[in-house]
Amino acid sequence: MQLSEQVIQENNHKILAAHKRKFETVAAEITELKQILNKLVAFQIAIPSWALGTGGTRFGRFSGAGEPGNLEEKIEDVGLLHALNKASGAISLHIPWDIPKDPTATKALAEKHGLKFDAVNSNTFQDQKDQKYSYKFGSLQHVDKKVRKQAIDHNIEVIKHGVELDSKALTVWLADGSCFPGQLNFRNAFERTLESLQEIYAALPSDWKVFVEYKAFEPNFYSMSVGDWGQSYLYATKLGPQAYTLVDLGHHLPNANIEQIVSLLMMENKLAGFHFNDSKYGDDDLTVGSINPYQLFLIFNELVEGMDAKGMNHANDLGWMIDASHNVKDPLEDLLQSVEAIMITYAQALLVDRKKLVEAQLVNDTVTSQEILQQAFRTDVRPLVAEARLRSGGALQPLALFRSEKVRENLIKERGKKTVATGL
Ligand code: RM4
Ligand code: MN
Ligand code: MN
Repeated sequence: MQLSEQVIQENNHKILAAHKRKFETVAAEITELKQILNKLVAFQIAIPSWALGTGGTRFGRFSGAGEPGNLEEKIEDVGLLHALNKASGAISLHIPWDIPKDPTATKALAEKHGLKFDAVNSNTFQDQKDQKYSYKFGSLQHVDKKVRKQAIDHNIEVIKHGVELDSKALTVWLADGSCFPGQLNFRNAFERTLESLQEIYAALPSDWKVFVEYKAFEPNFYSMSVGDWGQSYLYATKLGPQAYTLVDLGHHLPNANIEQIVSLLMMENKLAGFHFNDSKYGDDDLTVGSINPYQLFLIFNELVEGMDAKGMNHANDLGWMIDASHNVKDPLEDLLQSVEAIMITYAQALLVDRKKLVEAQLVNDTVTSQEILQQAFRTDVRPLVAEARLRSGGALQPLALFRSEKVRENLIKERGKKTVATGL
């Protein structure tokens, strides 16, 4: 199914007067209104191909209906999101969950929906059917060279798929590590991982980047071969200028100061970008902004400050992606909520009075510093985000329109009630 521009415009028209009233109230307070709206229009968040179906936990999975059964339908779903919010203009593929069989046709379909291909993701955390060696005891760090070779070859294969789609980055997330003390020699495991990553790095096209994603624990519960940002930074530094550290918000130990990590990685020009989600306990993969929106704001505050200090392009210089799992919500509704939360938080961070903040910092005025941040965080910027969407041809209220146009019901009619398995 596709949502026509006409349907979107007609619906916008019905609620336009109310929107304008709210927008004008907020807009009146903002000096750099035009620049902020342009930045919001340009900002795009990639949707992972594995987030379009219902996810689950190791205890069970309760899938919905009308979910996409192949890559084409997944692209169509991201196209629907993008038509509604004009901020989901990219898709990120996980190989081998989504191998493009006919890359030219896949690219043409994505273009039709106004979508680009974001980073491609390799998968050496599961054994695939007909795979020669098992990853039970690791992949790029495995003690057996043959297993490492197989994992390296897979990553190189993923780069090739990405090249065919004009993707520009490879994300490597490793489940490698150990479950028990004594199982691995940490130093040797690091050195083997580095050697394997070096071979993958050598296969990168010159305009590509490799993102090294870290995670504190799970599936290994004693050590992870890329367990935190320090280890990822070590790999990225040793690999070279095309390698960066990727931050997934759910991959830290509780209460980690993620905003400080982000700030320092940017200082070193080693921040790749983000996997956005939210969590209360661990890698919960919940809707962005659903648990701790203030933390997300503090992260965006550092991002905006750091990108401006480095003269970076907010929309293009870092990778922005959602990495969430939808166990009890309609995946598309959940993704609309996540994108909205990201846009709101980005807009709030753009509102921070940086000049005043620096002045307050330099005289140790902690009270004013806090006031400045919270003034921005407590501003209702939803009308600004809606205005940016309106100017890009999107819907003023994407979620409401998704429901009133009965998008899921239509997808069920088209695709049937049959539920499909996601990669996870
Ligand atoms: C991992 C990690 C990776 C993602 C897989 C599915 O926890 O977040 O980015 O590719 O899950
Ligand atoms: Mn991730
Ligand atoms: Mn994760």
